[in-house]
Amino acid sequence: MPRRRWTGPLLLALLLTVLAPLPAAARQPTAAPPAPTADRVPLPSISATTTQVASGLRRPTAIVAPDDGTGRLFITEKPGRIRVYHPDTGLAATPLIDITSVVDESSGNERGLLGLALPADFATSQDLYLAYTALPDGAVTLARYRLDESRLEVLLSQPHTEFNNHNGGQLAFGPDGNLYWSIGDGGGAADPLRAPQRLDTLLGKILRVDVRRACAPLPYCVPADNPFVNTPGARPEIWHYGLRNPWRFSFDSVDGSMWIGDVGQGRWEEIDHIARGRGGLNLGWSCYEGLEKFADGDCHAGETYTPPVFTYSPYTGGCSVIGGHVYRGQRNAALLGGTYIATDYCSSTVWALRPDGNGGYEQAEIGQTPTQVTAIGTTVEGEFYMVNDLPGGLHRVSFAQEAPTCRVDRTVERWGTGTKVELTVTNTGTTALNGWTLKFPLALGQTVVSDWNTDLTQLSNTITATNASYNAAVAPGASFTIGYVASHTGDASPPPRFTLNGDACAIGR
Ligand SMILES: [Ca+2]
Repeated sequence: MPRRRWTGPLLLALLLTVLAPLPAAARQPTAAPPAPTADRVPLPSISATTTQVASGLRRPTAIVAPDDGTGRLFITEKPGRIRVYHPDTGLAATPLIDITSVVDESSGNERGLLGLALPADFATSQDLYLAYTALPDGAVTLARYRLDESRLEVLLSQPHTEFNNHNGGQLAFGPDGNLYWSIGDGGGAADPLRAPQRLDTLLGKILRVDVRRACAPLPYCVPADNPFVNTPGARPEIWHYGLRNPWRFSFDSVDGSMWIGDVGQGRWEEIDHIARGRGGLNLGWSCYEGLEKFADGDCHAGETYTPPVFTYSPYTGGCSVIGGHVYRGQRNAALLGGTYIATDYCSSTVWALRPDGNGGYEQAEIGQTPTQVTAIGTTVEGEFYMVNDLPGGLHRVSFAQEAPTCRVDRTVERWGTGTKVELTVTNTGTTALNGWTLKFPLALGQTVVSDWNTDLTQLSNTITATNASYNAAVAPGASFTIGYVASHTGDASPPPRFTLNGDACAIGR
């Protein structure tokens, strides 16, 4: 990766070649109004940490808690097993179920047993719902497993033969009692199948079916108010379309809204937030990747695209968003009740995200997970666990309030066709600094062309700024100001987050 370094004077000429800005996509709120924000703990002062509680899982993909009074967690493993964990006895050696004989795991990294959902009556019905890629051809499959009879019934299957990636695989019961299932776009890169924008295929969709009943010849029913039941040629199971690889989604247990982590191509990872009961949305792919038009994407005149509420660039270390859950537990209710938590498979950044009360969303980076987290799950009480892929661990997640020890106030000016940014960094901690490193990401397409009061390095889209000799010492309460000019290809937004000597800073408003 190119590594660039500037310590010289302003390079005006470089600014003249910058392209005109792209129009920013409007962020239409698609979810219910949030609770008042006045007494909330600021997101940057929340910290997330994890404690490993079990090991030896084989490529775990999902965590689900049965509401049957047993205190157990069920954990899916890609080869086709469900393992059982209990905080008192650990991970049981014997799996709850084993369907490895029907699961196609070996033909692709993203294939296997991917999702699990339990119906509200699990304690009595003993039914589990599974999403997996099936032998012999990798078809993405929804099945019911009757635990008391050890019997597997396939309910719905979508061929997925061309490519082995982007199988989706999340299953969750919604607040309406229907079962929702995500399926990826059929794989490959850059939407070669042109499936997500078509309504005659289940690829690139989130489906909604009623598995409590059967509507012969189907072993399930299509809810009468699904959005496309009366659209000629459309698959009636479709709830949302225009998705790429919605690996994990969840429902807020209080307001019933849906949060989707849709894995991006190469430029934007995204999170979508949709109000309870709102279906039929076009979430953009492959006309859009995140908020940005996708080059050679599948766009159609007259379509309304629903933009994500949060995006981040994998250029700053991420690769695949791992959608999580809205925290609704009791233990940390005052700290982060109503806050959505997600992470990234590669960067392991913990994101906290919530509506800001003004139609937008506030976000902060509140910690690091262990490497390769694939899923976040909750106990019946709403407390969080995570599993990670090849390490095969189960981790309990804890949250705490930790006042930031730094604050960054940003000023941004247009400068030619570029952006001039000044950052005033205040030591809000109790310890004097003697030397500092400020790290922050730039929006995709931004390139620093000059800097002052610092020694600044750009590596891909991550900036590392270190002190000059004259501003190395920063007493508690004192500040220093640095600045830079960046060229950009459209996104002129300032850096969204900072760490000072490794600690996350608050952002001044
Ligand atoms: Ca999208």
